Amino acid sequence: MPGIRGPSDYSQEPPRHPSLSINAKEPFNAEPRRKDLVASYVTPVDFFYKRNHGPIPVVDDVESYHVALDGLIDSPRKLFMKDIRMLPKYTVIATLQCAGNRRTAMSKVRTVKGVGWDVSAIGNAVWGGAKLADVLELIGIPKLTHVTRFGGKHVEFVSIDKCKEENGGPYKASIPLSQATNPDADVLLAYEMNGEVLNRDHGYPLRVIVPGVIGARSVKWLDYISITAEVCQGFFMQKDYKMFPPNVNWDNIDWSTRRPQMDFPVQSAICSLEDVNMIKPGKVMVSGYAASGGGRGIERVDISVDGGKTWVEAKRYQKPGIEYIADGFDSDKWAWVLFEAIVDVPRSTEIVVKAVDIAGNVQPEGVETIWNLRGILNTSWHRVQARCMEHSKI
Ligand SMILES: Nc1nc2c(c(=O)[nH]1)N[C@H]1C(S)=C(S)[C@@H](COP(=O)(O)O)O[C@H]1N2
Ligand SMILES: [Mo]
Repeated sequence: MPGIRGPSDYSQEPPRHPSLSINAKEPFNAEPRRKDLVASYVTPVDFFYKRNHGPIPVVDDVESYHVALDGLIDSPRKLFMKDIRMLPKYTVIATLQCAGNRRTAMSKVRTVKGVGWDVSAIGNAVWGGAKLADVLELIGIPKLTHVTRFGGKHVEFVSIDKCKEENGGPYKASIPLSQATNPDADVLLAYEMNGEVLNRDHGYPLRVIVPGVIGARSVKWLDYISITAEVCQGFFMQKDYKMFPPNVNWDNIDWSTRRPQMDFPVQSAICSLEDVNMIKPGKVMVSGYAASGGGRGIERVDISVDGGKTWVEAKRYQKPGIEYIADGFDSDKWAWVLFEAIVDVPRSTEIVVKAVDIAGNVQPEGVETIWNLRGILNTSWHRVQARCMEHSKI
């Protein structure tokens, strides 16, 4: 496409907010400070984590930009931005979380491979765009289709960017056709983030948003969509983002034994405190986020100020003034909840959070039991240290 490039170097990167902590420079991977992350229910674009596997594409000519639809369909077709904007526009509030969120903590148990992340490889945004189910209907695939008459069962998204892992080829991923054609799954081709045109870091001009699923499947800078018989064979579906048991190492790994990770498990983290905190004995505000995959709401958030022996329940909320109900009609099912609790900390201790989702899934206690060589899905209880300045005169 003219005016549309996936550069092979990093000379055309967009500007970024200076407060982000940079986990890798090229490709650019960065996350906000903990306190910035939970300052609002909707994460400002500047403070939304940026997770890239190559240089950011340059799209100068949005008029000529289009998404090609091909594969196991009647007639291939090109959709320009005007065609996509013509479809009904939906806004979906959805949390995106990288499967590598909290990887740094997992790597402290044993080395893992991958970019290190603290607790902020997650964000909640208002995504605006067309439903993928409507787009697929344009090419003759009805709503709620599991398999097309040509045997198509998956929808593959291919990007414009160039990644090392794909030997210079584009980033790609797929989701099942049944999810893609289900209007209630809210899968979007998004052109807006928080009411503004999507910016370059987050996929300008068009990206996929797959709510409730690890971020890796929400392909940015969409180039084409293919209807396929098999799940996508790309690196990030087959040789990455799979959850292995703790005994699997780089010598005995067989990637084909595991399926690509899709839904993310229940997660929470404290964001009002760092790993180690000097505090005055007394009341301490503990706040952070909790989220689960598959549209499962957060039933409970528990806080402990004695390392996990006893617990109190934190208050959960999404939008100000509206009571959060885990499966409530007025709650945003694909979005995180923020939580807060004021606790009494009379002496040095460990403060812990764990969340429970509507299916009753609970975060695991220790990181050791879920350790995996790629360092994904660290959903263990999040623990921070509070050191009271009890003996010093303050
Ligand atoms: N084309 C493309 N899409 C991509 C990626 C990428 O490197 N290239 N990274 C994926 C991963 S691993 C995550 S977690 C999310 C991050 O989206 P964000 O940078 O908008 O937060 O995008 C996904 N989509
Ligand atoms: Mo990711």
